[in-house]
Amino acid sequence: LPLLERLQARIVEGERNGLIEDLEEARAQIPPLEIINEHLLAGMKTVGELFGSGQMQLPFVLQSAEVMKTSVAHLEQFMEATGEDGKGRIVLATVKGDVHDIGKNLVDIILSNNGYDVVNIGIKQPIATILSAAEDSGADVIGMSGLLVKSTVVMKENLEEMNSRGKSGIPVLLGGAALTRSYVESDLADIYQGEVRYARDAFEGLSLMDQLMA
Ligand code: B1M
Repeated sequence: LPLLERLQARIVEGERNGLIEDLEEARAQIPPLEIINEHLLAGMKTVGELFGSGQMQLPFVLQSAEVMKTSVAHLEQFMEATGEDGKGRIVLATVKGDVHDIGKNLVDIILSNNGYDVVNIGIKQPIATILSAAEDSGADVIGMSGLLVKSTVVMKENLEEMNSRGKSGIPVLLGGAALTRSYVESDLADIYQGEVRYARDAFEGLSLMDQLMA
């Protein structure tokens, strides 16, 4: 297979032998972020389709995710950073009951490389923990990620909890595959007393942060 197709196939097949060599070869041709966005994520999309249609079993999905994470960890060091800092602080978490963190961690990388201070508190985080992390770190924004359909319900409950605790002064950024723009911008925006925004991907997350912090 040609290099870029081979990289995509590595994600789908969970094959890490020779991975770093292929990533280095790709890096000689295209920027690291483009390798991730255009090629590796295409592989993860295929994994999702195969898993969703019953053609791939969970342990293999996990292997694919590990290859994805190793790739991102390797490429991260070569990504361009703007050199800015102090643009604002965000607490990032995957919501309660949800272990998916590849997207959240990409958001972390993009925001960190673009001048934001990111407090990434990990996966399966209940709202109480997210709120205390925000308070302890003096966060300007709370970012929640979740990929399961049930996580969209958890996000709604989290916003209701923030309302009832009087924490709606903090803007909230939401992202993850099961969310839709209309669910966030209509349904959730009606519920939350503060500002809530939907980010389709990490770059939209960055531009929303820029808007929220302006
Ligand atoms: Co899971 N999984 N998984 N999984 N998994 C999905 C989400 C699923 C759609 C697959 C499918 O059925 N086709 C499905 C959910 C179905 C549903 O809810 N209706 C599913 C399921 C069912 C499950 C389990 C329940 C399976 C089981 O146990 N039977 C289980 C859940 C466990 C749990 O959470 N309690 C499970 C487990 C796993 C693995 C552990 C094996 C692994 C995760 C490993 C890890 O993350 N460390 C995994 C994977 C890899 C996937 C798929 C295949 C790929 C997800 C991924 O990493 N995508 C996924 C299929 C899919 O998404 N279509 C699937 C790449 C990533 C970069 O995209 O996270 O969407 P994403 O992030 C994007 C944007 O959404 C956005 O930016 C990113 C791109 O720039 N974004 C944000 C995300 N968060 C953001 C936050 C922001 C801003 C933007 O601001 C705060």
